[in-house]
Amino acid sequence: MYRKPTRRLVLTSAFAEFLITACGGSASSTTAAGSDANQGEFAFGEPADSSNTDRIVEIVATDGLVFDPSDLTATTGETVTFRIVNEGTIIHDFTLGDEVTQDEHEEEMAEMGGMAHEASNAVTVAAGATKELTWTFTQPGTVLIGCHQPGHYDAGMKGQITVGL
Ligand SMILES: [Cu+2]
Repeated sequence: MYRKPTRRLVLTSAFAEFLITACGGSASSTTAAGSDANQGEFAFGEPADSSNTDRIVEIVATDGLVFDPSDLTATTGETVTFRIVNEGTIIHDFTLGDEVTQDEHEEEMAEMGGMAHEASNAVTVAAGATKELTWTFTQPGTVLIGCHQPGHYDAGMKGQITVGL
């Protein structure tokens, strides 16, 4: 069912290296249905248990194709639970990742026609529903958030998390 997407020519070799790791992780968790099998495979952090969270951040997803708030901060070593509240009437998802991860997820979702694509760094939230994703940020930098339902990311359903020291 899963087909490895064609790698984009614009990727640098360093990014391509990361892509193999991250993408492999997403693929295995698609079949593992929410297991933690790929824990630790993301350079920017790792999934965590909600019982260990330091903070809960509520983010509203709307049919206006925005996340509110979309500009977030975290600190290195912090574990954050993102509580995604879908106030819309259509499905939205929430994916954590760097630019390469976001682009890959966008391609995978497009290929699958917007089918739910659960991975350790993403949740799919039905209309009117609320879901949580708990993540530990392990290094400073910028982590992007995005919704990859068809057309949403390109329309601006994205944001960023600035991870400080
Ligand atoms: Cu969306």
